[in-house]
This record gives sequence, structure tokens and C-alpha cells, in this order.
Amino acid sequence: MNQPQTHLDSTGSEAEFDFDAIVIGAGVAGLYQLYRLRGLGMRVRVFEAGTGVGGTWYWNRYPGARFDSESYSYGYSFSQELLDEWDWSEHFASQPEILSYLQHVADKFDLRKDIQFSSDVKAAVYREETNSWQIELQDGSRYTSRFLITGIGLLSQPTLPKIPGIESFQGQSFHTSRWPHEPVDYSGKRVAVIGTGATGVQTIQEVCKTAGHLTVFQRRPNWCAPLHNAKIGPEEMQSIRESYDEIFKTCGNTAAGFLHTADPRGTFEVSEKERYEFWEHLYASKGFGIWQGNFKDVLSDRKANKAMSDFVADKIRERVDNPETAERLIPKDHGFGSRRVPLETNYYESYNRSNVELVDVTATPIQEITPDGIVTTDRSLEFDIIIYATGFDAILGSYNRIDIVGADGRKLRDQWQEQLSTFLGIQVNNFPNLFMILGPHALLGNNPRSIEFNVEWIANLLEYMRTRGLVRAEATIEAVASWYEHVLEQGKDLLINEIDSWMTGVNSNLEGRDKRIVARYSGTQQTFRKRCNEVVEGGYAELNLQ
Ligand code: NA7
Repeated sequence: MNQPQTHLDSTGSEAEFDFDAIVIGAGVAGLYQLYRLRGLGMRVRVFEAGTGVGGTWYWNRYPGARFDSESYSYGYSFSQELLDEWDWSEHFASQPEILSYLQHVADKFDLRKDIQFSSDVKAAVYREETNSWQIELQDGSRYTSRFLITGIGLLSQPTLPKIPGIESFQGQSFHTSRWPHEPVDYSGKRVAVIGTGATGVQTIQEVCKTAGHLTVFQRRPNWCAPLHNAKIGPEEMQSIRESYDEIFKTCGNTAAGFLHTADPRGTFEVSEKERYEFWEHLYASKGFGIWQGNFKDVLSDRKANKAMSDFVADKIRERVDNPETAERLIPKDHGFGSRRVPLETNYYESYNRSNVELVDVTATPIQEITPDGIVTTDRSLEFDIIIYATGFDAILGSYNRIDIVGADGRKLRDQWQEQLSTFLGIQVNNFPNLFMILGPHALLGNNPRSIEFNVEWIANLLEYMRTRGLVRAEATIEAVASWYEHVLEQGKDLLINEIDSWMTGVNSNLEGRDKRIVARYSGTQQTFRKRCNEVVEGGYAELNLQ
């Protein structure tokens, strides 16, 4: 594989490099990027750390893992054949089904032949003299290419809590995103879950059904809302299939690419009766409507947000039998929707079970983990299994773990340490020919929709370069500075940027990550795409092309 070989490159001349493009990651992004670049006749190799395709859906095998967006809005839209042949069995598919889907995609488009599995990229160095990249895997093997494209995810680098003695635990313990491929039997076992983000919520509501006893260690509660999942029968699937054009059109018209978008009315523009009827309707509806399809000012106006938060708090009180437990489950430090809203199925009712206990680690912090279990300031608890649902080194972690060295020997992590900035979340000055799919300051939202857009934007640029014999693309420093200003501007006045969460780059388990940063694009899909399209229409004037 790594022997010197003679290839014809995409222009028909003898290739200088092992590949025209190297893609890191065989998840939703990497698979589609491979498909698109192969369609341009490029020689592409995908390097994937896992043993199979799927990315997020390969790694996150924890119990209860599933989409929080409607399955039919969260798959690929690029292939009519794929849309025609794939049946989703639930409105919000579970991880095994999603993984089967991505495996099906890899097989259908014969993608595996260009994917090298168990290949963890350790370093990537730009070589100015040849306008190319050289990557190095953990095993020391090296590969070269003209272009380097990252499809490494924004939530792929897990973080464990900094708790003394964590290594000493003698039972089974797992981070949710490093779940074993073999089934874990927790029936009758004493199980601990640390963390109550979207992942913890999905895990807790599932594990409690069979665990002998489940103890949930909660630091800060989140505002959760019902998912309302349901099976999809053959007839409903047929009708969904017939509506795909409409579904993707809707996603294209909403602010973040979801099927839901803000209601044009302000919270207090309607009567109290109308307001509560609307909120009851949202609470009884599927998916992210309650977060993304709420009154237009719920996520920006403090008074509106407080009213909505009070509404959801009352729902929690209704659903949880023990009033003290209910109060502990109601967030007091942030309003509804200012952190990612975990969607749930009987999550709150889990706390009515006799085998489930909620421990508030803000009141009684965990002091240490021992060979037998967990010691808080209050007591000592024994466990057979500890599950860490403690989140990720979000957005930055997947880049920082690779030693990415650009022009003049500058390291990406050092440059971003000084200031996190990119152009469109796709390119970075000083890092020519490096393209990121959903990099920092890119639009997130409905990620598959954003991924398809970004992948196509990158593919179109590479095609543009090829037809003009160009070999080097680098965002200008001015373009990066102007995007940075735009990103800051778009993030103003949003409550979501005023609270500690992975979305604002805060992670208590990492050194120096206690200050909020703007790590993602908070403007709308329309603003983001307009800017990206203008760059294309303007002949990529913001890039230095040679
Ligand atoms: P999150 O949303 O970052 O949640 C991590 C959870 O773990 C959160 O409740 C944290 O409490 C808790 N945590 C982290 N460290 C500790 C320590 N040391 N002690 C106690 N509790 C801790 O990650 P998820 O995996 O749930 O979700 C990430 C995204 O993946 C999600 O938004 C989806 O988009 C998919 P905290 O709130 O910080 O007090």
C-alpha cells in the first residue's frame, strides 16, 4: 500500500503523490466526500480509525442511542435510488439501524475499496515545495496527496471526568462513545451513569429498564422534552418516500436545516390561552419542534424564555412523583433551549422507578472512584458498572488530537489557541489545500444537510481547480478575519452563546477550557449558504488560488 507506485493523476499525467485527495474519517461526511470526489475521477483514499464505516454511528453504540431528528430528514438526499430503496423503521431510528444504513451506503456505492480501516491519523504536514500533504498513521506509515479533507466530526473525541482513582475501578466501565461491540449485560447489576446531557438521558431511560439498581450522578440538569418516537409501517414509509422532495425542500428553507423552524409570532404577541395551547401542542409533537419551532423570541428574549422554561418545569413536576427529585431535575442556571435540548422517552418517569436514584453531585461532589465504586462527600456507593456519559472535547478535540502542521511549520492547534478562526468553517489561512467538513465556525444544525452542502462545495472547488490546472488553495487572511467578524455578529444576543456547554467550548475535564468561546456558526442556514455561494459566484476571490 505504501510502496512507491506510478499512478496517473486526475489530469492524466504521472502522479507525484499517492492520492489526489486523502479524506480522514469514514462517517457521514467522509463517505459522501469519497463518493463525490470519485465521481470527479480523483484518486481518493479514506483513512478511518475504526474497523468499519459509520463515524458517530460506529462509535456511539451505547444503549438507547438514536436520532433526535426525523430519520427521513437525517439521511443522505443525494441519491434518488438510495431514497427509493431504504426503509426507515422508526421516526427516530436507533443506532443499529443507522449503522446498517451507512453500511448499506458504503456497499451500494462500493466505497469500501477506497477506505483503509484501523488507520488512525497521527499527523499531517503540508509540504510547501510540492503543494501537497503528507499524513502519518499511528503505525508510522505515511501517505501523500494534493488535498487533505477532514470528516472527523465535532463530537468524536471523548472526555472522561477528572476524578481521582478513575483507573482503579475493578468493575466494567465505559465512555458512551467507546461502547464495546459485544452486548453489555446490566440486568440485575448495580450501574452508575455520570452525566445527564443528550447521551446520558438516552442511556438512563434505557438502562433503568433492566439494571438491578441505577444511580444517576447529575451535576447540572438539562431541559429535556418528549421525542414521541413511533414505528413506521410500510404504508407510512411509502408516503414518506413520496414526500422526499417536500421534506428536503422544507429542510432547505428552515433556519438550521431541520424540519422545524421558528414560529413567526412573538411569545407575548398572542393571548395567554393561545400561547399555552401552542406549547401543549409542541410538547405533544415529535422531535425538535419544541426547540427549533417555538415562538421566534423564545431563544433570545429573556422574558419569553422564562415563560417557556416555567411551562416545561411544570411538566417535569407533573411527571416526577417525588417533588424533591423533580426540583433537582429542573435546571436553575439556564433557560429552556439555551443548551442542546435532549429528547427523551419516559426519561422523567425513570425517576419514579424504585431501582433508580438521582444523586446531585453539585450538592455532594464525587470525591474519588475506588476499585468498588464511587465515593461522594456524602457516602460511598458500590457498583458493577460505571457509564461515563461525560461528553466530548467538542469541535476542537478532533483536530487537536492530530498534529496538523501547515505552511511555515505552523501548527493548527497553536494557531487556534491564539484565535479560533476559519473561512466558512472549511478553510484556514496558513493551511493550504486543507478542507474541513463542518469545521469550527461552520453551520451545524441538521448535520447531514450541512455535510452534503459542504462536501459539494469542496468538490466543486476541486473541480474548478482541476479544470484550470490550479494546485494550491488557501483562504486569505482577510477572508478569515471577515468570516470571524461575521460569526461573532451572528452569535450576538443568543442565549445559547451565554451558557457553558459543549457548544461554547467549555469542558470542565480539560485544562484551560473554562472560558466560553464562539466555536460554531449561529446564523441561519440561508445566511451561511448565501455567503458560500457568493464565494463561488465571485470566482473564489477569497481564496488565494495558484
Ligand atoms: P454533553 O452534552 O457535553 O453532556 C455531558 C454531561 O456530563 C453533562 O451532564 C455534564 O455536566 C456531565 N459531566 C461532565 N463532566 C462531569 C464530571 N466531571 N462530573 C459530573 N458530571 C460531569 O455530552 P453528551 O455526550 O451528552 O452530548 C453531546 C452531544 O452529542 C449532544 O448535544 C448531541 O448533539 C450529541 P454539566 O452539564 O457540564 O454540569
